[in-house]
Amino acid sequence: MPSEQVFRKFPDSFTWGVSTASYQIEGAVHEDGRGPSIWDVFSHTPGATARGDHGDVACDHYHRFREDVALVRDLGAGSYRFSVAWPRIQPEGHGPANQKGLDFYRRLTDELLDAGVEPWLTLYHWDLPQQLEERGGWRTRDTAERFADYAALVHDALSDRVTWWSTLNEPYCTAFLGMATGEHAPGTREGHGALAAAHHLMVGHGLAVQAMRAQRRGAEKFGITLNLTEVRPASADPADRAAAERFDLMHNRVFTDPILAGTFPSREREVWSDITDFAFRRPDDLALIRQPLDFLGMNVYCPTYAKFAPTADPDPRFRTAADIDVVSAPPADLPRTAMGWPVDATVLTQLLRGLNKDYRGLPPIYITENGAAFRDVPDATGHVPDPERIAYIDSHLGAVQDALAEGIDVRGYFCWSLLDNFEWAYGYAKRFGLIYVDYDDDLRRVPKSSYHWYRDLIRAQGES
Ligand code: IFM
Repeated sequence: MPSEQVFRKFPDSFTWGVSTASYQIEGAVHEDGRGPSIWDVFSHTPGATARGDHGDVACDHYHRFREDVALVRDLGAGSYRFSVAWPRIQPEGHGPANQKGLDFYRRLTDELLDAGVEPWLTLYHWDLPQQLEERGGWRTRDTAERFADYAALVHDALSDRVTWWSTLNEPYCTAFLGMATGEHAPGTREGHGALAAAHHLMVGHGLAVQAMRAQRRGAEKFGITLNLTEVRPASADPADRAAAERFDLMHNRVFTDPILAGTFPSREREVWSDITDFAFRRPDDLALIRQPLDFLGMNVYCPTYAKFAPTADPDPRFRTAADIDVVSAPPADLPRTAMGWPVDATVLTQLLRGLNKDYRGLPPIYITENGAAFRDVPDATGHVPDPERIAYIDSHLGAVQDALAEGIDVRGYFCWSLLDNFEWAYGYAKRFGLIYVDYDDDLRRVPKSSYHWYRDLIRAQGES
């Protein structure tokens, strides 16, 4: 007889969830009046994504959302984090709401509520209406203002049924992967433009929170989700230590300092003053950006090992905001996921400790994404065993427990992701799901062993 499995125990009020995002799962890109987004255009650009993969059909969640919600219900997850596709609501990024777009999210949230699952809504998970990009995108303040209008429309339509509202998912990726390294849509390599985008994303966040609070119905909670990484110097060499500080600035502090402390990071001028004069900032912006938050969402996957390497073009005209003379050099003996990301769960405890130390009055924290891609393959019986994912999640939950034991206010954990899906520039080759999607067989959903394990873990919380 196999011995009974023992699961980690969390506080009774702890939130258990799973996460997804619109462009990664929905498909139906031409349906019900949806306009094109920057990811439609980018993913159809030759060479932009692995094998030319795109989100035209994705997991067809737009048509199969009832089946997917049933899978969330059977998992026992109390909460489901998803994002609204801005171009479904405003196909051109401005103007009145497209009712059919809102209706889809009404149907989805009704289905969740009927299943006893709390919807956690993110307003922006990277699918900017293409027309706004053509008018300057996040490089302009106008997009931040349009974002607040869009937030108000969605909030007005759905706040009778949605309590949890997150403005942005991972603004670091939008600004730096989208407009500096060019790995993500819109796929440009800029200096000043990427830094202006980072700033206007935060202005958009502030304006959106203000707009939604002004029409608050009552119980809503407003927050933002940042992807943070603990940056470790690759060696004790002072050059690597300085590289780690620059990477920490770019990846974390550009966002955490204004949003959580109402300051701009001290080292930014030293790192970027040759490519921008920061003229996109206005005197009152910091106060606007630092809105009181009801929660902070943190997406955490791995630590970064920063090593100095002279990568920046000495001519500032050719330097992007991500050219800061740093490369990633994880120790060779650390295990890696299929993304090549090093696995070390202590990253989660260290990040939580660091935030708690550096920022006073932190809002309650939710881990809104954590998970891993592995090379999942169905076995001869049709099951998909994924012991590495179970070990990954379990060890990261252990790191959350360590933080809780130190008194850090972590209130929930959302696994990324419910389903295998469109992993951006990597296309469908990287699988993060608790549920396997068979792309060769009508997008059939097959719960992996990690789905059953996570379900049992959630179930065990309720048992004494
Ligand atoms: O798939 C992404 C998600 O869209 C944002 N956070 C990281 C995930 C894995 O790369």
